[in-house]
Amino acid sequence: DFLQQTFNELAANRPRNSNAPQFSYGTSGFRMESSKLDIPLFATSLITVLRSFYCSEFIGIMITASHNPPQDNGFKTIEPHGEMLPHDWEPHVTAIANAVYEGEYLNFEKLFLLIADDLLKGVALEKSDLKIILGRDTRDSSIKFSTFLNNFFNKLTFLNKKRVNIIDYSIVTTPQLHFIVRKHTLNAENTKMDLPKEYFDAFFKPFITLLAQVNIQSFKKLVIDCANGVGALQLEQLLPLYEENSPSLKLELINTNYQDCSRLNVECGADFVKTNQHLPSGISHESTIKSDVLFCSLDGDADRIIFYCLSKDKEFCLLDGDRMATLIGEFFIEKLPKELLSLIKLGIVQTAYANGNSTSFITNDLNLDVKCAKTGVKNLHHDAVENFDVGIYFEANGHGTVVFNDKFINALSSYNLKQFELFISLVNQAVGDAITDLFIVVAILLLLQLDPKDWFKKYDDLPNKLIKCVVPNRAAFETYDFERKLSKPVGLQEKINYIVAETDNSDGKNRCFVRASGTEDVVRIYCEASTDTRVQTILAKVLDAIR
Ligand code: 16G
Ligand code: ZN
Repeated sequence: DFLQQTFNELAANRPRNSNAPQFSYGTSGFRMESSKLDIPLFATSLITVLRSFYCSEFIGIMITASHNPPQDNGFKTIEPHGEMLPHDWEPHVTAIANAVYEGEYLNFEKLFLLIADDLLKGVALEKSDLKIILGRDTRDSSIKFSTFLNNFFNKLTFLNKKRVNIIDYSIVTTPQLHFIVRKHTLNAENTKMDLPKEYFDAFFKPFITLLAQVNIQSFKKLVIDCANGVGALQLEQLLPLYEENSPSLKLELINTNYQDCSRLNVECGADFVKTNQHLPSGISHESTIKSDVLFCSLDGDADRIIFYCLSKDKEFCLLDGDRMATLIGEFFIEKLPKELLSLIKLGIVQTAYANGNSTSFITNDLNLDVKCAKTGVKNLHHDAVENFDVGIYFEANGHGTVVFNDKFINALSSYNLKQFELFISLVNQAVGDAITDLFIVVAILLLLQLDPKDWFKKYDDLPNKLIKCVVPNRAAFETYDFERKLSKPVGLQEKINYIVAETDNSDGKNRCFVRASGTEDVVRIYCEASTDTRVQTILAKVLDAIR
């Protein structure tokens, strides 16, 4: 039948690799050293075919390993409306990838047909079209994977050629691909669009209009670290348009060498700055002596951003995802009429990594609801949509955005808040987006006339540290309570509780948790407390307990 035919053809391209590790499709798709990605690529292709039949719409595939080093890569699929693959399909992608690895052709065939048959129940396969949109980051290996995918899908003959439509957008940011897949679906558009134009008309034009309305005082220059990745390629197209109106806020791009993939995320980018808490390479001395400069760093696929500035005595001040969430929350409270605020649920979603003092600030100073979600944009996005009319979500590492529902948009429309409406059009609601988050944060700082140094002074972060530890089997670490506690290995949580309590904890601020990474073969240990010494003491003991 149709599925068998589909399988025969798809499986003709099956890669063979007998010593590959176990694969797992997590919240950020497959990600690992690029030489090990043949099978994950094949599994991604198979699931994309099934998903495209299932949705009978465009499905996107993004080739990127985000902030990982240049030699890594990865894949994730994008839903017709810009979301990520539904949770309940993830185990199927994982199962397919691992069945290829086990090498038994017949088992693999059986498994694939079983899964496909089950997932596609009720779908009129004979009428199905295959509609796929491709995008990739600037890595060298991304070109190879993208060529494979183009060949793989275009060679298929089980479908009438008229029913196969593969659109390749080449080098784009991850959020741009989410945006354009959604746009294809909403507009029922089957031919390639001018992505930069669509994207910049949607977000950049309102930003320029808004800037023209404000008196730029709080800072004079924004230095953007592009991590030597795709953000540079995209922002370089914007710069001439930006400068046309000779704005008094200057933009400077640094780390823009996206042609040399070996420099991607090296000594620069959002992850480097957040982890090391210091300036990336490439910042000029002149920028650092002026105090009216705001800095930011994108990651390798431009879906996350971190801000920072220097205090009067040149101390590094990190303005991370927690600070962006609180800034946006404060802006909504400040700019919206009390009456409107009383009608809607406005709240913030964080993860266990959010600094304890940011959570206290949200609850006690902003008086907003705060929810904790498991790590991964997908989880935060879901909780923001489920719990709030206006849901602000950010991971501390700078991944996040704002989502609004119709209730809020309708309520807002009965007030005549033109500038606020312009502001919310800057938001890419599909997914966290470094470029639109940049527009949002800059707009808020200017509209509130807030100096970045005063943004930093809103609350003090608790001293904290995140370390990793290699363990024989990270799957043995299972968590509950949104990753804040361990259920397995049995007994370890009790030991952590004991360590946290026995270290001076007079103010009750000690906090430590352990979780298995979803992107690296390690477990992560996070700790915060009122002093660095306490953090160090707790971490050393917990590390001992794990080993
Ligand atoms: C992925 C997630 C990111 C999360 C990180 C945690 C997406 C798009 N990306 O990069 O949100 O912070 O994983 O990594 O969801 P970890 O599991 O290795 O700590
Ligand atoms: Zn990223």
